[in-house]
Amino acid sequence: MSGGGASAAEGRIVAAFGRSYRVELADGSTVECSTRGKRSDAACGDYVHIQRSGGNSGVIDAILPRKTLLYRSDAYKQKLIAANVTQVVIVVAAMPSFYEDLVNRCLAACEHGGITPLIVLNKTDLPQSEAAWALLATHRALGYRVLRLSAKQDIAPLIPLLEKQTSVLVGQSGMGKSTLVNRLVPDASVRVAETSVALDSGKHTTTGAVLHHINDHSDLIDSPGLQVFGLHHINVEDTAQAFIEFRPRLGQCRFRDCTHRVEPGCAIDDGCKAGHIAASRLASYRGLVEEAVRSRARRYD
Ligand SMILES: Nc1nc2c(ncn2[C@@H]2O[C@H](COP(=O)(O)OP(=O)(O)OP(=O)(O)O)[C@@H](O)[C@H]2O)c(=O)[nH]1
Ligand SMILES: [Mg+2]
Ligand SMILES: [Zn+2]
Repeated sequence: MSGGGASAAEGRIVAAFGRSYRVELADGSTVECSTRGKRSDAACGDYVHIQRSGGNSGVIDAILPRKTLLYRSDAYKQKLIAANVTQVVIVVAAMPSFYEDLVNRCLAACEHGGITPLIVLNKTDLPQSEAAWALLATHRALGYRVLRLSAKQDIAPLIPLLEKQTSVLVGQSGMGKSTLVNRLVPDASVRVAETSVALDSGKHTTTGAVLHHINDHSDLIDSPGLQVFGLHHINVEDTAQAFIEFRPRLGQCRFRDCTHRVEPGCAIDDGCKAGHIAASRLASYRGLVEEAVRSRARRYD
């Protein structure tokens, strides 16, 4: 089944729609692939072994070891976003309004996965953007890189930051991820929401993850809009570590196994009361831990 054979090949997943994958081979040609059985643990960006089954189709046999994996999870399963990325670009905008909690959760996933995050506030041509920029003061103070631009007007500030990276764009629906891709990769022609999304929560225009080549050494993955970002697979300790400003205080709580939720003598809670940790960040941490604890309880019922 494996190795040798004229029909075996190695390539990279450049599009993932449900359990259908497009695999790009070294010569630039692509093969439409499925996975064996119900297997669905392949992600856009994965390097894979395939068996060609004639024509333009094939089956994914094996996923090669990953350098990184960005994923989220709920009580039941992991939802892979992209593999082997070096950078996560979290795209937000004033319209539709973004949830700071989702940004915090994306940042925690990046920290846990060892992937550099970059926050982009898009649509600065809209007057509401000043308030949105102010909301990101917490993240700027933590040392996260935050860029503001208008995909409709000028994407130049983003270009050098994508150079020599495999970046994945993530964020809520309607933030302008696909619009950015179209500006950065002129032959991409990705579908974007036709009418400007203002008061609704976005239209979920993108339905799968697609990798685009910006140039020979820079790739950009577009992904579908997110509404929720659970991290049920991360334990309490690692979740706390994923909030970078908690790190210097960890180990200083009264109880060694403090979960920083309700325990007395909590150094994280004290740090928040003293104004050193933003209440919104602590709330995101607690939300993540509550969800994970609830889902573990449900699994072991
Ligand atoms: N005013 C303004 N509108 C923008 C800008 N960038 C994108 N938009 C609009 O925002 C809407 C949503 O853009 P998309 O690129 O489809 O958003 P998306 O993040 O890919 O959304 P999903 O695919 O649903 O996740 C479209 O109507 C775009 O024209 C911008 O810089 N300024
Ligand atoms: Mg899109
Ligand atoms: Zn504590």
